[in-house]
Amino acid sequence: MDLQGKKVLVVGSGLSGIGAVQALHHAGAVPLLFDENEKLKVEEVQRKLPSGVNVEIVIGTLPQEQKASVELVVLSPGVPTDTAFVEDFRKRNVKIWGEIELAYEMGKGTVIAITGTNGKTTTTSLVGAIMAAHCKDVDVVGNIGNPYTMAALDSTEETVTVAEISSFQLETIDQFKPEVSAILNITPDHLNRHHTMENYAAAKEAVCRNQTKKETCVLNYENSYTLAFGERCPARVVWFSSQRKLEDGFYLEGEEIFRAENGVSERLMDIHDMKLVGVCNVENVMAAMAVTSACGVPMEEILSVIRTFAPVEHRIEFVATKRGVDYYNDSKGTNPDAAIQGIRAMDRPTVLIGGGYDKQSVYDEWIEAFDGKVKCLVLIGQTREKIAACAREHGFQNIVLADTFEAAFEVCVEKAEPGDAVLLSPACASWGMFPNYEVRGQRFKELVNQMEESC
Ligand code: UMA
Repeated sequence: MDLQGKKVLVVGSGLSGIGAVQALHHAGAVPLLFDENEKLKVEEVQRKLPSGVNVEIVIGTLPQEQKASVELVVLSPGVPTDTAFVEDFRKRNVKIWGEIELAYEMGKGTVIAITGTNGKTTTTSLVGAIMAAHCKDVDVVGNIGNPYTMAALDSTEETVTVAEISSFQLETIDQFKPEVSAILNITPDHLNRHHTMENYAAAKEAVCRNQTKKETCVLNYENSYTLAFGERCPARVVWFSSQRKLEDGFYLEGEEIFRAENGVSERLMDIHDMKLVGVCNVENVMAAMAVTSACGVPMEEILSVIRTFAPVEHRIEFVATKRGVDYYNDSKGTNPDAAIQGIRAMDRPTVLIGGGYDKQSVYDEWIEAFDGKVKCLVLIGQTREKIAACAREHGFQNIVLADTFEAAFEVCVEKAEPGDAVLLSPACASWGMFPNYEVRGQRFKELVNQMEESC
């Protein structure tokens, strides 16, 4: 699309919106930046833009006459796509893109897109590290926290863009077509936004909507949604499995990872030769192997990066041992399924901090995964009563409700004894108490690091 002179409404003045405005400004479009949060100030938003990028900024409500002149809408991922505000533009046949589509339109080179409910940040980082060892110009972008548009502006035909893409971002793609995509798993999450599992799965599957058999999609054989999707996936499918030997694809057998082609297996590595731990990470590693070998990286190069790759911050991250208690930050455990991986990784009595923003998740399986390991559950945020009720239904009684994050941390310090673990793995988003899970994880680490070694 020729953006020169086009009036483009950018909704949301967070990371995505600011990236989109800069890219549009660069492309000669006329961006109008709008944010519904009435508490924001125009000057505050203007300060987020580099000098020279002077665009019109509207806060609160967008006047009708402004709406009428808009030729393209670019939504930030946090903006729901089914509101009357968005519907109004749709009715008038105004194109509605997300920041990902805009970046794809502007970018050049090879695109790798990784989605899934859990594991996408680790897999994206690992794929980024492997690609960076193999080629000169690699950008790791998207939901991981680095707006795709900012990188797209400087991309060339030699650039490899490794994008972590969320379901929110996939709702607003149009022509987006990665050379290699991956859907790691699909389990319940973000149901307040997508309303049904079908809608959520459809958003994830859209990552390969424009792919053909010339492109590749990496799928998990052990997830019911991705397994079923393999049948109708428009791309060439490469499978990975942590539970069975495959005729074709990457699989875990015992403690070793294999690659099979037409029934002939080749041993690739022992899982103890990598720094990432847990079955979920073995799956992430196999997905990364599949993605990067589809991009032509020799297996020896792939394996040498995997051997040294360290875990991602906020994902079952060991913080410190204080007074004989090990503290783990799993702030990225923002849904029950991710938090189940967190609790499974603990091998000792654990004081667990849970709760946060209500995404209308169901907590039964998470509580069941406590498996006698959780000695006390400390709950915070909007979901604390709901989780407490669910835990009691499952016979778990040792629950403390805390009013603030700091108060919850205090309870953990009191309850944990030498030999125990304290785990922040809330099964909920941080919103309402923190701007994002990173800030929540940082605060946890600050509190741990401020503790004296002894009482
Ligand atoms: N806003 C409106 N109207 C709305 C909703 C929001 O005007 O209806 C405004 C808010 O007032 C705010 C701005 O939009 O000023 C925020 O936009 P945003 O929520 O899209 O946040 P960004 O800062 O642009 O960050 C987004 C992603 N956030 C979400 O998807 C919620 C970031 O993912 C991503 O890193 C970033 O773009 C760069 O690509 C975060 C996330 O929580 C990490 N993702 C979810 C997850 O991983 O589970 C999907």
